[in-house]
Amino acid sequence: MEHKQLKVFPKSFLWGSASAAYQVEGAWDTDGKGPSVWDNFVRIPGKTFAGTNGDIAVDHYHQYPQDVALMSELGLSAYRFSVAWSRIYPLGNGEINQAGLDFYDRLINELVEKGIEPIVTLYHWDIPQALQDQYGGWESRQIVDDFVRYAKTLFVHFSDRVKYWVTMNEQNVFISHGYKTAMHPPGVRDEKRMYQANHHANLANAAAIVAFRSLGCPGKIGPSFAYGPNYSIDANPENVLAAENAEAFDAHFWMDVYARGEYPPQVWQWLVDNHLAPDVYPEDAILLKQGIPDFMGVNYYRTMTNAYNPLDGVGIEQMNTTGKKGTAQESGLPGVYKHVRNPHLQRTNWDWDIDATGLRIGLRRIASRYQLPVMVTENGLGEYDTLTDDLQINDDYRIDYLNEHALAVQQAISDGVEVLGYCTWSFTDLLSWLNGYQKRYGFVYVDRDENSAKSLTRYKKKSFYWYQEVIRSHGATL
Ligand code: BGP
Repeated sequence: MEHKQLKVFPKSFLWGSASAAYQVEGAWDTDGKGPSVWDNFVRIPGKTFAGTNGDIAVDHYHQYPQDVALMSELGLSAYRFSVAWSRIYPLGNGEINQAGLDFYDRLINELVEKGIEPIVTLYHWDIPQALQDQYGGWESRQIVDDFVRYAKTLFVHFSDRVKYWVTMNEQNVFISHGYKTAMHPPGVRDEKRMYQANHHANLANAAAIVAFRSLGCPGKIGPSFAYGPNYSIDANPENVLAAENAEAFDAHFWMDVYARGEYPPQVWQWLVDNHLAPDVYPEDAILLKQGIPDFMGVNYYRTMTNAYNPLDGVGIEQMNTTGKKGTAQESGLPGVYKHVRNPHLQRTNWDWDIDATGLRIGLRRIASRYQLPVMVTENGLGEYDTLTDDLQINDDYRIDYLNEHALAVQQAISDGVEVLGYCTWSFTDLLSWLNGYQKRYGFVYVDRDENSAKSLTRYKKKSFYWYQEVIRSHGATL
């Protein structure tokens, strides 16, 4: 659909950037913080690229005043960050650690003072290790009560200043990598356990939303979903069916539960047939229906292109975590779909398809299927950056990527989608969970690499000035 003129971004539209506690904070055992599962997982040899960890990360825990000053200089209207659960409750469900609350108080106050709207993610993958040890983390229903207690603590303490809350970041990613590919903690390969853990995460998500409303907190709350809209490789009906399967298994399976309180029927049938269905109690269905979010958060990086996959076809993916282009392998769910190369799209060095139109398509699909506003809670390009001798970073490739994606958001708005805001991933460079420090996303370059934390000096990239103009013009320069 071509528009003669695009709609302008709504007045209240938030121009943001996002991060996650483990990827920026460092200070992994400072001021009473308990260990999270990631603090331990990164120490298992071979789990992360070049053995990288977030012990220091980009030291945001100590350098946040400087980082917020840079955000203010850029002109961000929002900053999305996550709270490390084990800073607040070092054991997950025991005593509160006041020093943890104090850190986020300082950060939030700094943001509010500078006119930057805080968007707080309750959970970005760093479950306290103590809960993993006590009862297997997400595999136990006990997690629901503990998650709600933690969420309520944050709501009560911060909701005078925080109006946007993200319950859970990319449940589809932390559950699949945690229990299927074993690339994330707890590093399990067991699909039965995966679907049960996933069900508990659904319950925790809904219960946190219900708690938010029962406390009468002002503002909006919703999950952030990693959505890679699915295409068919061509018009062969078998491939189209595979693409529909991929959409059902990889998107509706999560978003339908969030937005409708129900599992999609074809996936549920497949789970039953394969003896993988989780235990669902009658009261679960009620809770899931009560916990419908105010918005759907969308983390968008790429689309997925699909083809027919026989029962003896390809399975679990081999991810490219080295940045050596062309090393990703075809993957899929046997008998359901497989992801294939899209000949129409360029790829990054980490083999992610670059597709701005896919963002527009994804936003429209969510709006029409769920009738919810959307917030783009992450979007960005992970690439190598070079600091020149005269201390410049000329990341035109990132500017191109972000410009066309932000434009796709404006097109979606022009198509009638309600979009609350756009958060790029990320503000400063930060730790990529599995890809080390060489896969960079920020507007601000941080002087560190896989081998050493170096000086941790911040340098503004060319994209910093590009986003500054976009925000200053409220999108008119896109
Ligand atoms: C999302 C996560 C982020 C971030 C981003 C980039 O899935 O929510 O935490 O890491 O992806 O991914 P990567 O670092 O793997 O390139």
